[in-house]
Amino acid sequence: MKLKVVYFGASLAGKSTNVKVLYEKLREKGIAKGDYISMETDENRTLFVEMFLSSFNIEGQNIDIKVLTTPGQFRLHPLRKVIMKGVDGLVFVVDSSKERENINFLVLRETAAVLKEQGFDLYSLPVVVQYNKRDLPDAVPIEELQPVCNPWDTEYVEAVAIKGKGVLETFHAIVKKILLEKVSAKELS
Ligand SMILES: Nc1nc2c(ncn2[C@@H]2O[C@H](COP(=O)(O)OP(=O)(O)O)[C@@H](O)[C@H]2O)c(=O)[nH]1
Ligand SMILES: [Mg+2]
Repeated sequence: MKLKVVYFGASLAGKSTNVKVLYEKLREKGIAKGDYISMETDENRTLFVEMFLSSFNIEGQNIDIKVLTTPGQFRLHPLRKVIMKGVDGLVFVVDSSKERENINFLVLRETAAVLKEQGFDLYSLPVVVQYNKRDLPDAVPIEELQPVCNPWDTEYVEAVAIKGKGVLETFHAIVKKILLEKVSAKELS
């Protein structure tokens, strides 16, 4: 089974940090396959692509997961179609800082529009919300972020991605959600 997971969120929310830390953690477990592929500008901003593959086995079933991030200005990015093509699930990385509070909602709306162009409904795909940067002294309380950033009312994870906190939990949650959805789709058909 091949799955594609895309991390989206405002620029500087911590998407690259998540995916880099995740790659290291999965490599330690021996389930990252190949290299971590990244193209960045001099300022460490994602230029086109960041991705890696993870491969493991659950109950005899081989699962290959491609993990990607969306680059800055995703709505205008020439590769946005390629990145979202065939996406199975998404992680919404939310910047908890007070100053970025309103950006999160704009990104949500933009991402929904990009997906719609490709025939996907963001609100019916498997999603996990990650509230990142919980270490910041001005982190907005979760109760305040939830109504805006979690329209799915889906599972959320509190994270400090730079410290590795919540990174694996987020990945587990999205993979589990995708797999459960696939199993129930099979049962219903
Ligand atoms: N305080 C804090 N900073 C973080 C956290 N996660 C990422 N950052 C910092 O936020 C900045 C942007 O992170 P990056 O992963 O490049 O964001 P991206 O634009 O979404 O890919 C970097 O300076 C990171 O070190 C976190 O949990 N807490
Ligand atoms: Mg980035």
